[in-house]
Amino acid sequence: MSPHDPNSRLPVGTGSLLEAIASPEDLRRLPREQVKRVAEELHAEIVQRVSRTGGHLASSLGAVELITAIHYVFDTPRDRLVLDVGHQGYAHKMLTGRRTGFERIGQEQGISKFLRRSESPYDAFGAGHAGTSISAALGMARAIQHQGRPNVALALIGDGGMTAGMAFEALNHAGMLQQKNLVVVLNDNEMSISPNVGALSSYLSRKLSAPMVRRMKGWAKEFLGTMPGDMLHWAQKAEESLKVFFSPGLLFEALAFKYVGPVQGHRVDVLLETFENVKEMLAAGDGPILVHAITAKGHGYEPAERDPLTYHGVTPFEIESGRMAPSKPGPPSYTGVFAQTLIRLAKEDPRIVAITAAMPGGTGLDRFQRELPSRFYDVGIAEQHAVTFAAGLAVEGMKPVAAIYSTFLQRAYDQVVHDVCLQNLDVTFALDRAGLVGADGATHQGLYDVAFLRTIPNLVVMAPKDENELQHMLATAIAHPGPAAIRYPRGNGLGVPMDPDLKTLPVGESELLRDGDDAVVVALGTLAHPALEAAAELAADGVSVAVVNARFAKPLDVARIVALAKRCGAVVTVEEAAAMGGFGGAVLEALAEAGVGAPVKSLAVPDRLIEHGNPAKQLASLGLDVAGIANAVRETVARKAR
Ligand SMILES: Cc1ncc(C[n+]2csc(CCOP(=O)(O)OP(=O)(O)O)c2C)c(N)n1
Repeated sequence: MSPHDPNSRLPVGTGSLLEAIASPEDLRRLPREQVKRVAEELHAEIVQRVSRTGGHLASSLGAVELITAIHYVFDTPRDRLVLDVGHQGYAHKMLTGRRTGFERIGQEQGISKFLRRSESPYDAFGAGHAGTSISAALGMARAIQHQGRPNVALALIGDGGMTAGMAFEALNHAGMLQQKNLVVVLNDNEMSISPNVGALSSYLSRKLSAPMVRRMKGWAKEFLGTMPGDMLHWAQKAEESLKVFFSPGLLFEALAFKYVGPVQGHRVDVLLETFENVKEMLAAGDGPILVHAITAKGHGYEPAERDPLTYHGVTPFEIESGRMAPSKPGPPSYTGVFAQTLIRLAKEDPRIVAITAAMPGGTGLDRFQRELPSRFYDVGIAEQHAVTFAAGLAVEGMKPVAAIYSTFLQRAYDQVVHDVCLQNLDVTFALDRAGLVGADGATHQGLYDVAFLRTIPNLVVMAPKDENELQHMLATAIAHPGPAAIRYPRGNGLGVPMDPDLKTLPVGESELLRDGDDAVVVALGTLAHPALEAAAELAADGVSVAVVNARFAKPLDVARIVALAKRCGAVVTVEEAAAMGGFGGAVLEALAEAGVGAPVKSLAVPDRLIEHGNPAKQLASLGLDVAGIANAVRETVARKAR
């Protein structure tokens, strides 16, 4: 075992060059021959640190050499390096002074799992969602040009990220601008989180098989032998064209990029030479350039290389075996209940099809794919397309279910409005990870969907109070003839008993969980349970509290909410979503409309970024727990008395 083998159990930093690298300036002072060792140390350090905290392992290991070589050759941060998504950027973080920050990555007060402008001047652009890097880098390259600076901008993007529509829009524009100081580095490992999909992916990985190359050479030799001298030149040109035809560069050349590659993305010497050449090409006015690097996700750490899907995002693990702690037995996850219920419904109804945008594992649809492969669609990181594709399916009488994380549906807003809801099409949106998401932080919080969905005509918006209600809501959404969205949280359900039979719920009707006279708590989603506990606590103090499980953010059960508000004279709303424009706002609108003047307290997530951290703690600090709800009720009841 070499001292820098990731499998070695040396303490982090032993005998390391990394110790002396506080920034890329230090890296650039090293002789070229030592850069390879820096990359080796980065591999070891990433494995060791992530083994303790968890994080994005396989992607970060796959990009070590690319990131190190870019920082060595280019003048970062004056040359801008934009990482797509940012989940592959651990080597970048370590080279830019954040090694110790890894102790608390993704935790309260710790560094982010992604890149952020506020975290380092080397983080040229913040991200978390895929497909933005080329647009951002092009904007920077253009600004640099406007300002007459000598620098360049680079976007490092995966083959998964390249399936996003934005990436194509940006390539198209960059080609049109003939942006001379722009470099796109395509980190091609043939994987998104799951194996990458799509015609582009197949095109990029199209390689000449050895027998084919031999045959081509044979033909060429025979052919050239029969040529008169002056035709030799043309024949050689034809051979070149044939090679180009088979090279993945053709597509990028057609978009007016200079194509460099494919290059081996783990050979530091090759990468240094390639990027030095690229620099010279840029100086000669030969941009924009696309560098196509072939990499392996999980490179250098055997368990991750063998199973990059499992090691995309990991919990703490044992380095030697790669073993992660088995998840504690617990109630089924919301994701699991969604997937099982969908499979069950789809087996009975051939019109049901399932759509994911590159998240088959995360949404649970991998199970659907195994059971009903012909009715499963992974469209790539293409949420906009996923939604309009669903709209098209619905036009023809299918019942598409698009399972998209709350945060990623943001990207497809106009498709939800314009393509689905305005035409009242029968599409179901299953919004996983709605609410606080924990370690992924601000870019991934599922907090805005209630606000951005409840304004859209025709759309039904619901949230289950537990996993049992989720199964009924899915049946309800699919049975409903128009568009419907269900938002449900990350993680395990509450362990409630599951009804054996599915039922459809009356659309727009809430559920009275507990009656009371002094105040009413109206909760959307799983916070109905702490609301019930708070009501029980308050009852012991002699305060009688009604609790309503709203079920629907839209249409709102105005009749029940208004009646209870009038009777109790004090209202508290509770939701795990952004306060502004949210469910509490909907209740306030309804009460104002009905002329009810009762005091109202809306418990929701305030208008500021919620960073990575422990969701239970965060909920408590926002007053979205039993104590917070009980306090809000007491305050509101006191306001009524004044
Ligand atoms: C808009 C959006 N949809 C989905 C995701 C979830 N996601 C995070 S990383 C990833 C795969 C990225 O693949 P690739 O760009 O090839 O990078 P690799 O991990 O293979 O290095 C996906 C789908 C996301 N970040 N953003």
